[in-house]
Amino acid sequence: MKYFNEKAECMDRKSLKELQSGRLVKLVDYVYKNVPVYREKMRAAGVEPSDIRTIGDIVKLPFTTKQDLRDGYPFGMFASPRSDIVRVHASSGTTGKLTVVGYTKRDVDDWAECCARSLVCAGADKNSIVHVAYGYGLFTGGLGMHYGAEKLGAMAVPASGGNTARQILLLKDFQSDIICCTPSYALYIADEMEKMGVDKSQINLKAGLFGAEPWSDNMRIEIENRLGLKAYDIYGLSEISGPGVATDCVCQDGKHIFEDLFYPEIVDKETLEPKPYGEEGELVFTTLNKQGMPLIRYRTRDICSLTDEPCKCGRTHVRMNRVFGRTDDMLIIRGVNVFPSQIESVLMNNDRAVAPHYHITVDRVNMQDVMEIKVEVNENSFSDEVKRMEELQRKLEHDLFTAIGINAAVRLVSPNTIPRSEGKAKRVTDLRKI
Ligand code: DLL
Repeated sequence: MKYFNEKAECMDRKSLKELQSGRLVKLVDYVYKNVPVYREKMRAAGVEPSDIRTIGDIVKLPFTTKQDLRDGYPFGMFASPRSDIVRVHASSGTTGKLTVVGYTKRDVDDWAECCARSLVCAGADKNSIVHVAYGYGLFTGGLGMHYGAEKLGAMAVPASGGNTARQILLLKDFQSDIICCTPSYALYIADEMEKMGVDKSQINLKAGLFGAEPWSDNMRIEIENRLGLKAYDIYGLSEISGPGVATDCVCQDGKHIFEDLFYPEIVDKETLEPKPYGEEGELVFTTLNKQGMPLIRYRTRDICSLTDEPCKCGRTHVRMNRVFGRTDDMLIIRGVNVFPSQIESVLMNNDRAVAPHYHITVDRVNMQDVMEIKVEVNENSFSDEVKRMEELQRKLEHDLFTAIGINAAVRLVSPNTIPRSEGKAKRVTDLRKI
């Protein structure tokens, strides 16, 4: 099976534009009538629904932000009557108040289709056994991939997060061929397998759909080697639906955004001016077919670029490259902008001397920003010889300076000492009081 929905995924770009235009016109009219915030924002911007005739007119519309969702907490942004909402999810974010998202029956179906498409992108079919180790609950990872697996007709194993020894037992006994979890949890599972003496030949994983947090190509190689599978990047956010907004295809060269449902734009993160394909900026989405809580030009805070270069897999939807961070995760260290994933990339580039388990602490000492990176040495390069360890530490510090221009103190720690995560990894502690 090559595609879940060939008609939608391989539509020629002209027909796709027509579909997007038609959907946008309907959407704008719908939210203008049903969501006071949109009506007010459009009036303030001097735009009427009748001004929107094609997808190109989208730039006339005002942006939506997480703050709008918080202001409307809990159900203020819903466009459907409460009685048509069949599900809610929520994400916590860093500032406390939850962002709530509501779905109608059709929204849940569309979302399940996106996850089914994503699973097929990674080679799954109806015979697959899909081990879902994303958390089930308000977080969208678990239920999203679960519904996707069922929609595909595959067998879903709702393992959820946690109890790693049992997860490994299930993987061994059920011989699941597909796994869905965060990339950091995939490595945790690999560590635990090693401790339990379970070799990758005893499990049957062929592919994994890893996402919900930034990760690097070097981490992909590590996961692929250790679990003996192909590691695919899956992207999404609860506000837009959940996992399955975009996914790597077998080419593993950028994630196809399911553009019949989600219209992507890249804008300059300061001026908010639209940027052409190929340029980096903040990713913005408009949900083209949602009923429960449609979003217009929603600013994701994720930084990436898009490409419309044709892809060998045959899908015509544009691709986004790796999200290497969010504008709000970006650390500014003595004026230099750094994303944790850039640091990860440098660390992992060192002949696999260190493990992809690290923690960054930033502090301010004598009015100066200081950064310390604790990183685990791999079992096979761990040595009692102080000199060898010091050399490795200096090399990492040097590489970080050369690649990113920051002076960071690297502290090597023994294998298995940095706390592991079953969901999204917490990579940074910022102690600065600014
Ligand atoms: O993380 C949805 C999801 C679940 C995606 C499972 C993929 C797999 P939220 O909790 O709302 O939703 O967090 C969304 O996570 O804006 C990105 O900053 C980050 N993120 C998600 N996927 C990726 C990825 C889910 N593949 C936020 N690479 C997004 C980098 C990602 N960052």
